Amino acid sequence: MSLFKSVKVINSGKAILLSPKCGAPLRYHSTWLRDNALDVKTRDKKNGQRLITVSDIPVKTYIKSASLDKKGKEITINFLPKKKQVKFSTNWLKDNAYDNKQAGSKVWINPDLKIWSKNSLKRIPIINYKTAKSNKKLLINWLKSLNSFGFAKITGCEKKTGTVIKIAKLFGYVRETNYGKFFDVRSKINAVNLAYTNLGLQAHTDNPYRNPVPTIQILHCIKNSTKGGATKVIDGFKAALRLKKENKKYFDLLSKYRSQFEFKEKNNVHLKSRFPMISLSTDGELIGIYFNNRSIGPITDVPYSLMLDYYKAYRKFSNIIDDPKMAIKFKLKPGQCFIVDNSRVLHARTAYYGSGNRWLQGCYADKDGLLSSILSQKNN
Ligand code: NM2
Ligand code: OGA
Ligand code: ZN
Repeated sequence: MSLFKSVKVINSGKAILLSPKCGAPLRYHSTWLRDNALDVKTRDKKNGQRLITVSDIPVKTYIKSASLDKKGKEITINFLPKKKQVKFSTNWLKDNAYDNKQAGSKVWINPDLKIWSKNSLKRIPIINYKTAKSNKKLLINWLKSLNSFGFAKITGCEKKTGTVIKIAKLFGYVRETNYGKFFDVRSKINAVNLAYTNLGLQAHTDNPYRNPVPTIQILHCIKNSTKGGATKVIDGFKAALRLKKENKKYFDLLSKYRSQFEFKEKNNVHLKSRFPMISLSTDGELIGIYFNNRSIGPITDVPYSLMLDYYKAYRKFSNIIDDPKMAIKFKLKPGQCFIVDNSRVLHARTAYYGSGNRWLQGCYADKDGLLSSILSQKNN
């Protein structure tokens, strides 16, 4: 059954109006339609890439006629002045509609994402490592949850060094950094990073001093028999939305001005970058959180007249992040692993002490690989 009932040329051929059986009609411009034609002269048959440039489309492109087939599944469009006939599937047009987008500066979140706090996250997305390896469908469903919650767990992993790399390969590619392809998170003498001590770590995103920041972090537990050493995860987008609700002025300060982040290791490494703690795209989408008390450097991008307010905003955001109502808390057992979207979800560790041993291994990867694994399945 088709979802569409009619198509009409409007605005002297500058656009069409596609009417679904229920819901608002959708408009598409002539130039947009011509650019997105899916015929073999516009798109390569083998790889689907576009063969034309925007300059190949006449400025005065207009639609002479448009018709919908009986089943309501396909429309045929005739363009002029350069004569061309193109067919579009109505489902394709619906999937790529833009007539429902708001102009303006409202803050918004990708509709694929689910925002959570301690009480609203009913079930942590979790999969067994062997299942992830052997059952593609369950793996993809779990990856979709990882993407929408920004957080997921794996159980039943080998308790061996290097396993974290195999986990990254379930959905993407390892991002090698100055910390190596993967790194041991355990208490060391002369630790180059506070993560390599037994201290508690306030909830943070990793590596904000690097640009681009790794967008996925994986932490795999090999040993965890000391007292303490629990993990907390917090949805940074939820924290940002709470700040916006509780104090819009503070939200605006943290999203407008950039903080500075810095990490030095003797004479070998000096990483430095600047990001707003709450990052919005220019059209208002909430796209990133950069928060790490240990590596925040001197903030120099905030005008003198606003610095005190900026610190108030930073303090308030930090308090929201520390609020126990925000965090999911668990203690990783050997063979368990958790993954975070490092551009959104913050992770924390409680201090650990006493006898026993704690040994995690971590690595970075990126969300492009994750999203590609999900999207490429959708198209099959
Ligand atoms: N380690 C675990 O971003 C950070 O500095 C957190 C990162 C050292 C790779 C720790
Ligand atoms: C890290 C980190 C948490 C932990 O290595 O980036 O935050 O539980 N570690 O040790
Ligand atoms: Zn960390």
